[in-house]
Amino acid sequence: MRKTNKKKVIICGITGQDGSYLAELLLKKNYEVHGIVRRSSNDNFIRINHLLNRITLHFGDVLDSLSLLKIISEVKPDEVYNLAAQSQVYIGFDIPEYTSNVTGLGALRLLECIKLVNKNIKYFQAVSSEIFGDTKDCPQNESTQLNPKNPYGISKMYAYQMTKSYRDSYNMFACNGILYNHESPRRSENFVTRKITKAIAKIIAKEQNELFLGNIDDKRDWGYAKDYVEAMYLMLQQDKPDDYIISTGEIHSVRDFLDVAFKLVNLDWHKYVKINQNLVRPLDHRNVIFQGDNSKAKKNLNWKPKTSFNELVKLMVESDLKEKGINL
Ligand code: NDP
Ligand code: GDR
Repeated sequence: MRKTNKKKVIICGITGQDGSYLAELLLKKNYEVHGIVRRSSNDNFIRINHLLNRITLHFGDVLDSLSLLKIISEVKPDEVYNLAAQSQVYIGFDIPEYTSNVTGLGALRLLECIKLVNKNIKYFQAVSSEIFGDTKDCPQNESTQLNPKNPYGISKMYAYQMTKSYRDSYNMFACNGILYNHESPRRSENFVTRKITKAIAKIIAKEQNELFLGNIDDKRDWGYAKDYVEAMYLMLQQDKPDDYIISTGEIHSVRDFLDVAFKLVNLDWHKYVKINQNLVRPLDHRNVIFQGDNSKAKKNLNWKPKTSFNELVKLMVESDLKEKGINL
């Protein structure tokens, strides 16, 4: 293991959207960055290829406590960020046991390893607006009652409560970020925003002429992933550990996203979008609007989202067009 005076961090989930942006941020802040990666038959380093000579990767898995214990004992980090999850809500309905194991118990395994190795290691847990589930409150804040309804949200609630429990029971510096939807050009295509922006690029390149979607009236509080990883970092720099809602506070429907995105390329989305009932989720028609009240993060962390909805849509469309060699 290299010996440096730099602060050391382990990012679990470094190959994901947020992990890659967080690694970039922490490298800028002069951290020695370590990442936990899963063995895969295919290259899953696509989002971090540009960082590979500046970070250290360790094979491990949140399903494998011994791997976590070994990595944490060897690296001796100052901070651990747990971004690892089966993060797709609808896939949670198909594989609820696996989702609970990775997304819920994964947090417990990391917390327990930290407790065993060094209780002073600071811990960030990524949780989700899905923990509020079928809430009547809008906007939600840190005091809103938890009422998750799907396997993913229930697993995140478990991770959230465990993080609080280790903070209270063992005096550990453990924080939950209650994150609302955040997107970017690095978002995986099975989320609706990237599915739309990728489809636009393919439509313009004449490789696709239909886009199948589920419930387009659903609304979300969409922010930019790069802004959100700054909030994660700030949470671990405070004097006291706490939980924070990270959101924009603004809501838009999938229709709004379609409007803004297709307008950028002067196309009418009604001509391309088709509704596929198989893409409508079991609990999609509940009367819930996920809208986060971010005042606590604004006040205590001095954080605010820097990127507007329209800017976010534009930078995603622009990036997908660029991949096809087309300028906006
Ligand atoms: P991604 O799905 O892009 O990334 C998930 C990461 O977890 C990947 O690096 C993945 O590795 C890793 N992972 C999955 N299973 C395991 C495992 N068993 N052991 C170790 N690593 C594993 O998610 P995002 O970056 O978008 O989100 C980061 C976190 O924030 C997640 O926990 C997500 O649930 C949460 N969140 C995200 C929101 C969003 O809108 N983006 C909103 C609310 C919460 P691999 O590349 O090998 O698959
Ligand atoms: P979400 O994001 O479930 O909110 O989870 P997603 O982009 O999958 O869905 C957003 C909304 O769009 C509607 N929708 C579709 N969604 C997908 N994926 N594909 C479609 O074709 C489609 N058509 C309409 C959905 O019904 C939904 O209403 C994200 C993830 O990052 C989670 O990990 C995170 O916890 C939450 O955000 C907050």
